Amino acid sequence: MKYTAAHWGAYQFGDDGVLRPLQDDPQPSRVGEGWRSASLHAASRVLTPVARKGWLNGDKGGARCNDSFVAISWDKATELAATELQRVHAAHGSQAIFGGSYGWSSAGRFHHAQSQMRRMLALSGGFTSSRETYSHAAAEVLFPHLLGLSNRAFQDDMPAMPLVAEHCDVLLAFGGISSRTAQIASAGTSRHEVGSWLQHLHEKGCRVITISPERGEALGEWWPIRPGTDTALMLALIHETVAEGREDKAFLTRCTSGWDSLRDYVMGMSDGVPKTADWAAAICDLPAPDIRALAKALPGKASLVSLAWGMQRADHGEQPLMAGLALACALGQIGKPGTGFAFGYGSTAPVGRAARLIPWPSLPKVLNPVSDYIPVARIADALLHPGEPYAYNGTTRRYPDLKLVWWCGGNPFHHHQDLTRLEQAWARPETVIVNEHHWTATARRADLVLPATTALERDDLMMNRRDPTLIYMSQNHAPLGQARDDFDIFADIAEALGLRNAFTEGRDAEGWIRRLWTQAEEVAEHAGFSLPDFDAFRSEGRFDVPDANEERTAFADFVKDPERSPLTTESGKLTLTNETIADMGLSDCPGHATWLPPVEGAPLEDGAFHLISGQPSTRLHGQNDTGETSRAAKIRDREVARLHPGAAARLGVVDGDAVKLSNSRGACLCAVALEPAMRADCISLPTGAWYDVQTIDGQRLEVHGNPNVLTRDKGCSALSQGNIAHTCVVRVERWDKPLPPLTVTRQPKID
Ligand SMILES: Nc1nc2c(c(=O)[nH]1)N[C@H]1C(S)=C(S)[C@@H](COP(=O)(O)OP(=O)(O)OC[C@H]3O[C@@H](n4cnc5c(=O)[nH]c(N)nc54)[C@H](O)[C@@H]3O)O[C@H]1N2
Ligand SMILES: Nc1nc2c(c(=O)[nH]1)N[C@H]1C(S)=C(S)[C@@H](COP(=O)(O)OP(=O)(O)OC[C@H]3O[C@@H](n4cnc5c(=O)[nH]c(N)nc54)[C@H](O)[C@@H]3O)O[C@H]1N2
Ligand SMILES: [Mo]
Repeated sequence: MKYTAAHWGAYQFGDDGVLRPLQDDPQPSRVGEGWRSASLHAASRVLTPVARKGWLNGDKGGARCNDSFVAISWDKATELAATELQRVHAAHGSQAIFGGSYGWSSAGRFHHAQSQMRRMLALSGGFTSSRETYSHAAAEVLFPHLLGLSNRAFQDDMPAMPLVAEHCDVLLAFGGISSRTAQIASAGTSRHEVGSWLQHLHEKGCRVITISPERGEALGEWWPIRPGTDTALMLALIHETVAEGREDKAFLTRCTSGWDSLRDYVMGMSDGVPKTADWAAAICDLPAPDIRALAKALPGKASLVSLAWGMQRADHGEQPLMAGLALACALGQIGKPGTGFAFGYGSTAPVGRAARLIPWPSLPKVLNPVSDYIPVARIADALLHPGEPYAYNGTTRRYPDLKLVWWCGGNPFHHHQDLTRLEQAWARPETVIVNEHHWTATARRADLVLPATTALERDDLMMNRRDPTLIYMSQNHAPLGQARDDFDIFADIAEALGLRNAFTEGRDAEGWIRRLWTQAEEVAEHAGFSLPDFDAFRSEGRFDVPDANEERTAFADFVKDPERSPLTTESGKLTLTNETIADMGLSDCPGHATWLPPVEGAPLEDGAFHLISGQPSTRLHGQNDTGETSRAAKIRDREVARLHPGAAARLGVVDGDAVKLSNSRGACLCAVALEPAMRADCISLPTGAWYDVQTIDGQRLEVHGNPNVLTRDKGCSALSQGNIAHTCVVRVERWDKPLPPLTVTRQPKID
């Protein structure tokens, strides 16, 4: 038996190559079921290096969407990439090269696509990078101000799940807690525990209130809140608590700063609008008596205010984070085991895991000589508006003038919002190079496509700092076509630039993997245990970290003694009004939690729907979309949107019908599955169906069910500039015409 691993789990396989989840994984992922078939799906794999015809003939930009490709040799591809890199460096400077290359790529420690690419680009003179993530940019920018911690550090310290089950009486789960999303862990996971943890919580009698437009798998109460309005509910819970004089005054005084201004706002003293339960009920579409009853039930109880990541991928996404923290502070439960404030339970597998953190080694970084960057979700703005100013975290910056875009291990035509706008932006650079193993929408829009291996086609190491198991990833099947490891691709390009040794440091892939293991052995020694030697580990395939459990409680030391263990915030305390942010004077992100209606959907026009585009249960984003599991879950090849039966009846739609979703930005087709446990004014279309835009009856139409043709490309606020995928309004109508065949699941035209 051999092993391998992915972001969605760890697997064993024998001679037949069939992947079997680890036996001790309590809830193996669905995503993994489609992995091998996607890797072996030759029709959608990039099998040879190709160049875009027009680009080879000197066309820079323009026809990047509909041109055809020419197959070229690896030697030619390497030469073209190296020459183009040199040309752009010389003509426009290193800043003109964009190597942000956001995306999840694959889970192995060595063949990490972005790290490989960035090492090569940094050695060759540097590149403009990107900051933060599509997952939780609002939190990443906000938390250092609010909590004095990075989002990552806070996540590391989050109240451990077993402690929640043991101590918590009431859990407010804003955005829900879901084993759908907990299938995934960046860098890999050996087990999936969120489902059983939720079950355990339920059995222990914890009152779990899922506050979300969709019930999902929630076992307890469900409050079907109107999307984008959580801040109003949180403010009302604070208001009702204060009105009864039951806020934890001692905690607020000892551990927070800026409570008075927030309280004046919540009570209506500063703006004349008391944020009462009745006020919030109208905004959130929830019964005022329920809000008042909950506010009465919370004080004095062991409570936890938990937010899913998705809530802040919304207009003013910073606000529910500020309001959630303020509510948790008013209840005074922060710093105690299993209660307080949390962000991201269930959003991925390791959040809240009671695991020992071990800083396993990764590829050494090369210092990037270019310091310029963009906030990750501002890519289309940067391409469309070079040199123009934009606001970010209290500063005014200017977009760089990007001439060469290199993407490796990510799929902007999956992840970005308003893909029609991204297509316009994508015509601007002179050259786009993409390393990919599948013919994603991004690869189809490149000038030079370099076919990469999948993680199943190579050896690697799974070492996740929050996972109790290490996996030696053995090759599962031979590379398809001419696919090569990103490492080898970049090593050859480095050679053409005279940088081979600097890039490889004289090692091949196995040499690097051995080196990482040697470093891991040192890390383990430091942590008080020993790893087997490399050859033993390679043949064994798996190693379990001893004494892997560690239960954490965020802010415990600080709450015990705020004077002796101050936070690194402006006041040394949790900031409920943050003066630094207030001084930025941003109308879309004031210094304390504020109800700000989103840019669309408040109020919702008659007959319109909120579009929720959360993560798919059968894939990781666009990955494995051509695998068996994702394909089997579609209806007539279309992605399936969930719709309330009442709404469907109004639209004259039955289960399985095709519908067209549209708004001013675009339109897509998808199929419908009826779902009673959701709001009747929402439609829920998962992300990740490969973008397939066609001209139907003279109009551009995405025919596969990709929500990002509808979403809005705007920052959460001038503070974080995170994406606002979840703030989106659409029209829904039945589609009676024939369904056009998909074009994206087969090879593009290659001469
Ligand atoms: N509407 C809407 N949009 C969203 C979201 C949402 O909630 N709603 N969520 C957002 C979020 S949170 C995220 S994180 C993003 C995710 O967006 P991405 O991370 O860009 O999506 P993936 O499909 O995971 O893209 C990874 C790509 O890397 C490729 N790849 C895998 N392994 C390798 C390798 O070894 N080498 C190379 N060269 N390539 C490899 C895969 O084939 C795949 O195409 O999407 C965002 N977009
Ligand atoms: N299977 C699978 N799992 C994944 C991924 C995947 O692609 N596939 N991607 C991974 C990645 S990169 C990330 S970042 C995480 C994301 O994890 P999350 O952000 O937690 O997941 P989402 O599915 O985007 O949304 C979470 C929930 O928020 C609810 N919601 C939407 N809008 C609102 C709102 O305004 N208010 C409230 N209260 N609720 C709202 C949705 O109904 C949904 O139930 O998932 C990870 N896990
Ligand atoms: Mo994400």
